[in-house]
Amino acid sequence: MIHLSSTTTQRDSTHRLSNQAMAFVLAGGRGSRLEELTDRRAKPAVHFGGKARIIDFPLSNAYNSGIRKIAVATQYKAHSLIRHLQRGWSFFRAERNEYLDILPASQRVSEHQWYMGTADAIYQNIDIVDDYQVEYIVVLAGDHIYKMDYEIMLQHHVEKGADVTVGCLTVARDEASAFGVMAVDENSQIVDFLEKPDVPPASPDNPDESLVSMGIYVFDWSYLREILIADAENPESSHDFGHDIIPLIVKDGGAYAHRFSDSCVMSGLETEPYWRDVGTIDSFWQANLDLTSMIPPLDFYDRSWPIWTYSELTPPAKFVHNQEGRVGQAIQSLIAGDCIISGATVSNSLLYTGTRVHSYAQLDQSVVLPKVDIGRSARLTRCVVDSDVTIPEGLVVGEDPEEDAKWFSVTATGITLITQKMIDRRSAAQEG
Ligand code: ADQ
Ligand code: ADP
Repeated sequence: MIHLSSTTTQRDSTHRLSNQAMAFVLAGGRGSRLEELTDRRAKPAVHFGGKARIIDFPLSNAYNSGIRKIAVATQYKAHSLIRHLQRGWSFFRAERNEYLDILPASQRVSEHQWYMGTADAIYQNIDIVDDYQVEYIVVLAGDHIYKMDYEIMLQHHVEKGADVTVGCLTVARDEASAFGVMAVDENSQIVDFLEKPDVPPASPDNPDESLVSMGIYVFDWSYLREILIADAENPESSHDFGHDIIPLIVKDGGAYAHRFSDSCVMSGLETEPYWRDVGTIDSFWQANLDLTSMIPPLDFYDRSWPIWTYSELTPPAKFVHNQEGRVGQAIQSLIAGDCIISGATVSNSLLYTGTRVHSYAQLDQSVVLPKVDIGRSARLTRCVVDSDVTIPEGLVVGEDPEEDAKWFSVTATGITLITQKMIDRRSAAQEG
């Protein structure tokens, strides 16, 4: 049974504020900590969870929350992202007052200007946002995995009469330097905000945790508009929400915090709010693998909050014996369409569309992006395999860290990233 926790009543309301809001998704950053996975595509376009791409999470949240006007600012290696949006998110209909606009940095304001920062990405599109004629703007990062009802955050924003409402949650204090860290009073007003501090202050409730910004914000559009115009004229500003805009509003006393736990969407299966910045190979691998657990911390099968995406028409996944009678099987794994596992064993892994795993191959705790060919007798453990890679017969990765590090990119915790370039380098060296 689908159980909607404490938010059911608000969710049943008629999306009152979402009707008057737009979502502005910032999808321009490179996400360089994802290494070679972002060589060819922007981080929001990186695949996630067997079918979707990372950006489908904020977009689906916006859509499921009742928001029907969405703009996506793109910049870095945007081709794959734009193609995905065109294929998967083209069902908005202008005649029903629904819009999904893709806004590449296009020097609309000045002839030689990319988006200089997250705030500048909106500033350069002020006229487009004006045309939407909305009361509120929900600013979203394009690169987080979570399910959240923004209608509840909008309600909170209006109730508090806030200038800005910042989504927040607690993380371990030793991880908080990667975030904007805040202090709030008993009325949820943000009284202090430090963007990526070296020594993050602890939250008052727990010395081992800090309260951090999720990088998502709700503003009244008329207010943000003025702030952006002033910011654009400030030569000292880096035109970034975390560095410039939010600290300024905090000083003026108009910033309020909204706890993710108040608006996260949970099915009966999930036991606590799930939010992940999948910004590194380790966190990307872990969040994908989370889905393979017997009781996953993120319920991908929650029909009340679908994650919309572009999905190719594919035949079903197939598991077969090979000619020598060896069984092809997958255990504790997610296998997308058009995969064929013949005479091979896949365990605790996630295979995206169109992968072939040949006889005697073994895959364990691995994440395999689309259209990979895994040769006979290959053994991969704790790997992330990029799309369109051909794994040669007999290749063994994940059993000898020193050997792996010669050819592949191995993280401190021992996750190996394999791309076709790395395979080619290895083959060339071995032939030469
Ligand atoms: P970061 O995640 O470091 O911190 P940033 O790199 O600015 O923030 O990226 C935020 C979003 O904006 C990403 O989705 C990125 O793709 C996009 N983006 C970055 N530069 C862009 C540009 N020039 N044009 C368009 N889009 C761009 C922020 C906040 C912190 C908060 C964390 C939470 O600054 O306070 O804690 O997010 O992850
Ligand atoms: P191996 O795994 O022994 O290297 P193959 O990859 O050629 O061998 O395929 C083994 C089995 O997988 C085939 O006998 C067949 O059942 C199935 N198979 C392979 N390719 C296809 C395909 N295109 N369509 C349907 N089944 C396929």
